[in-house]
Amino acid sequence: MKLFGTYFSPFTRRVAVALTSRAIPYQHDDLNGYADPARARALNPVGKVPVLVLDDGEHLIDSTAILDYLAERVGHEQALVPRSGRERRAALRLAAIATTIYEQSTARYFEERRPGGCAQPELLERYRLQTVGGLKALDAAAGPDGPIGGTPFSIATISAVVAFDYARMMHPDLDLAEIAPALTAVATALADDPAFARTRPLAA
Ligand SMILES: N[C@@H](CCC(=O)N[C@@H](CS)C(=O)NCC(=O)O)C(=O)O
Repeated sequence: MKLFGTYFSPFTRRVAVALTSRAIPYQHDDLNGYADPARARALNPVGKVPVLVLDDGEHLIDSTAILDYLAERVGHEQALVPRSGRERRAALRLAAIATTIYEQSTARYFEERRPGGCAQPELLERYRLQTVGGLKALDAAAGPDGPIGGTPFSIATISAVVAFDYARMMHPDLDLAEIAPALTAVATALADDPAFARTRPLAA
């Protein structure tokens, strides 16, 4: 199978971490949907990465749908997504918080760089509050007995650590150790794990 998407995309990176952590081999194409929109649209009607192309040619789009496919493929023993009940709901909730951090961090990044310096301060502040609120929620689940941090890495741990690295890369003004100390500890402990280390974009 082949994964299309730069690891600068946190959506792509969380798929790559899931693949690597489950030792599923894949080829990688570093496609950036912003830099090469025509190629992204040729793979995905809405022009976004990640896209996972299976060996039979099927194109899977959207990181949540791709992770759903991988969870089914690896089976319950490897527990990418808890099977049912409160545990499953909690993992999916945390993953949704993490992906919202990806979205709002990206929105803040682009708003900060509006041409002519016409960023809207109220939008910047809203995106900052959404990002910080999300990081604090992930932090609350990253304590010793929380769902973020255990092995095998769940969708919650993968998505949360990728959110941490992405926020650190995109917003160096945020003091993550202060905002999210438990999440900082988990991300630091996992920094050298091959699944995270091999998929880290150069600047993270
Ligand atoms: N819901 C999608 C979001 C993917 C996404 O936003 N990808 C961004 C990169 S981080 C992208 O390719 N953007 C290109 C564009 O919007 O033109 C997912 O979970 O995969």
